[in-house]
Amino acid sequence: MVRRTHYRNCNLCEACCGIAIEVENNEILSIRGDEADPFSQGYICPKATALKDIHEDPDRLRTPLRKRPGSDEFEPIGWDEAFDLVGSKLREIRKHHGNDAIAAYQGNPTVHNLSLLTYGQIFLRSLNTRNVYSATSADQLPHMLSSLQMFGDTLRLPVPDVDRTEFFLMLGANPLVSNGSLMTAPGMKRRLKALRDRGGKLIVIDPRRTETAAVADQHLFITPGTDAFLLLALLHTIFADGKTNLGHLSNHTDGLDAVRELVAEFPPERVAETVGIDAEEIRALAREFAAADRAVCYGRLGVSTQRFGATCSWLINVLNIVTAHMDRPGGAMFTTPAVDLIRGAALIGQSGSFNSWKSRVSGLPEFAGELPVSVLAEEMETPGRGRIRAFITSAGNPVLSVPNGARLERALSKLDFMVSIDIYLNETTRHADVILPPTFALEHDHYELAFYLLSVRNVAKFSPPVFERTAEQRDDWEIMLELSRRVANTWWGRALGNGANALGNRADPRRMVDLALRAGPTKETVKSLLGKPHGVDLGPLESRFPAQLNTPNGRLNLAPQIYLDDLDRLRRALEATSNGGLLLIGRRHLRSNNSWMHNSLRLVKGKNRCTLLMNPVDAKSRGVSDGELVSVRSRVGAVEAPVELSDEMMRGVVSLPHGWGHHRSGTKLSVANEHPGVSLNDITDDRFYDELSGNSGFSGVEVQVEAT
Ligand SMILES: Nc1nc2c(c(=O)[nH]1)N[C@H]1C(S)=C(S)[C@@H](COP(=O)(O)OP(=O)(O)OC[C@H]3O[C@@H](n4cnc5c(=O)[nH]c(N)nc54)[C@H](O)[C@@H]3O)O[C@H]1N2
Ligand SMILES: Nc1nc2c(c(=O)[nH]1)N[C@H]1C(S)=C(S)[C@@H](COP(=O)(O)OP(=O)(O)OC[C@H]3O[C@@H](n4cnc5c(=O)[nH]c(N)nc54)[C@H](O)[C@@H]3O)O[C@H]1N2
Ligand code: SF4
Ligand SMILES: [Mo]
Repeated sequence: MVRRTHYRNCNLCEACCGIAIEVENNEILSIRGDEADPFSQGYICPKATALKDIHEDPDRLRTPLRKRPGSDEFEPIGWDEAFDLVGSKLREIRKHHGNDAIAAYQGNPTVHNLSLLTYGQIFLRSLNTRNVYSATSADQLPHMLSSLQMFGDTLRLPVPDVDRTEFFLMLGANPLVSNGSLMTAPGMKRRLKALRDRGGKLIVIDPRRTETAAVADQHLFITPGTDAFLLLALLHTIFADGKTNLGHLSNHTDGLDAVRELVAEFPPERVAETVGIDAEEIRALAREFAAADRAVCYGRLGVSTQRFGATCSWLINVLNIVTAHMDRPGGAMFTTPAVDLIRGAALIGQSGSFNSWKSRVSGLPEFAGELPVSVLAEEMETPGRGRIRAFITSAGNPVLSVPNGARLERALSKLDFMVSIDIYLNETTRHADVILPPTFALEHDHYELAFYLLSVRNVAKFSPPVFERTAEQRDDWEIMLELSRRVANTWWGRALGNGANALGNRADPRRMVDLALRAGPTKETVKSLLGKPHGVDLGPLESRFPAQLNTPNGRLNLAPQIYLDDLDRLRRALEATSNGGLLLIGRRHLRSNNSWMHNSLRLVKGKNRCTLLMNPVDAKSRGVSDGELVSVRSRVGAVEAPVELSDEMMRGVVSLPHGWGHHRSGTKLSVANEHPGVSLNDITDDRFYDELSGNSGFSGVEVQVEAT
């Protein structure tokens, strides 16, 4: 009997907690928090232990599957046969219908996966199609866009310096449940408590009194989708008071006058009713924020995925910059990661792009080489040259995660060919003709290429696999390479596929990380990191500007033209009158991870969590009582869910969790099928998006609620 303990990071969410996995004879005995991890210091959430469930899940796919021609049944096939089939089908479709007839979608686990961040990107770019999509446009796109516009790199994302701030103004985020986003900071509860213990303040702005709002000094309800007006009024106050201060950026910043002129139009009194926050309250908040020595305004998913998501991200940056809270300790800061992805991207001319082309049907803008998921279904359905005929999904479940997922689902069933690279036969992959299942997290190397870019301290950890994979299994990178060899549509894609294929294991992502580490700012290598299994702390965040500004003129741009050009849309929205309908928002739960962990019994057992949260006053006026089944209807469809009455909801706002809807037939998710819930995205609207950025509008979709 050999008993070993492995140390690595949990790959399930952005917190990247250190875990200790005790293994005996190829079996997991326990998964605990790693007390010796300098970053997470033993913290984990209940999902970490569920890694065991996914790893051992009898429903997890381990061999390729092919849909039997003319039926909905899958049968196992060999890897070579599967690759041949995918290669010939995709080449044939491209030959007849052109490059853009092949579309690809990459989902969220991509960012935790070394294979997919390296060879996955290479393969998808080498398809040479305009139809590349990812979860980015249902998520953080606005943040990346404001970074590109203001600082010159899509990945130069400001991170709130939570451990040193004294005033944390948080909009549209619930880190006590999500464990933080664009802010890798394991143990947010401890960090927020430390903030308050040192006399600091946390203020949460959210249409729901969330778990995070409950531990804050102050919580303010806000009408969904109106944060841009609040931000403008905060800025108005600061400018009107003459309290702007650009600090160390004053000689490197353009556009202060343009912002002054713009915010002059938006005194707190003008926005208060729409926003749902009293004008004096807005003024007081602005003054306290500007006066604080160390303060940060941070906005996340709730402000990104709404009709003015791009404007919100921009204005949050502006607020931090004009109060000298950007790029300073305790404010919004930038990392110095051991692998400098931003420099790497800049070297190959990939710092970012926006609106280089528009989507074929609705004309939504390209961002970083991708189109917004809101147009995916219509690009499949609308006839003409460039219509999507073949679809590749990798680590994504778009049927449950894009707006109007039901429409996408209908479109998928009409494709000529679909292939999914995924560990499950789920709501999306059931539409595939071929499923190629990669190894799961514990069977391959792990390094957080993406999240060390977003960490509140500079840290690094490299972990080898816990389990050796079987001879039949393939890693994501091997699948991507094999696909490159067969379907790449650029010379470099094919050359890389063939070259790497000839190199075999010597081309694995580990070598890429090693090379990148050697080119980076630290002395670490893969070997040195393997000798430090709990990870290394590389120090607190440091000021990076102006040296790291990568805009064309090397200056920080406070007022990029794209935002100014969109102001009329904002003005019109402020004038519009509400018709009294209910506004829908989503929510997360500590025991869920987007759509794909409901097959773990320990995470889903207990009472049904897929409920419609509603304020008792709204329920009463509709004759709805607690626990009653109601129908929730939007422009695109309806779902039925039990109501849960709670005054934690703002009046006029209802909430359904995202990631459910496992009732669909033909999946292989035996536990999730028993706890199906309904999909929030069966009623979110693919036409409700941020017109400026193309990002999905999940917050503020109008719905009617009726007893069934
Ligand atoms: N209404 C509404 N919609 C939302 C959101 C919301 O809050 N409200 N949130 C949005 C956000 S923030 C996101 S990120 C998206 C998520 O959207 P998606 O990324 O499309 O969905 P996930 O549920 O994360 O699905 C991940 C898929 O990856 C597979 N997988 C897991 N690990 C691996 C692996 O190592 N390799 C491979 N190849 N596959 C793997 C899983 O089986 C699953 O099929 O949803 C968005 N949609
Ligand atoms: N347990 C768990 N953790 C997760 C995930 C998960 O599914 N489960 N998903 C991971 C992923 S992919 C991501 S991107 C992150 C997201 O992490 P967060 O950004 O923290 O996202 P949410 O928890 O969805 O919190 C968004 C908040 O915005 C509020 N909100 C909605 N609309 C508005 C609005 O118009 N204005 C304002 N001010 N607030 C609004 C909602 O009520 C909610 O409290 O979480 C990650 N972590
Ligand atoms: S918070 Fe939970 S899911 Fe996220 S990394 Fe830590 S243990 Fe994993
Ligand atoms: Mo996300």
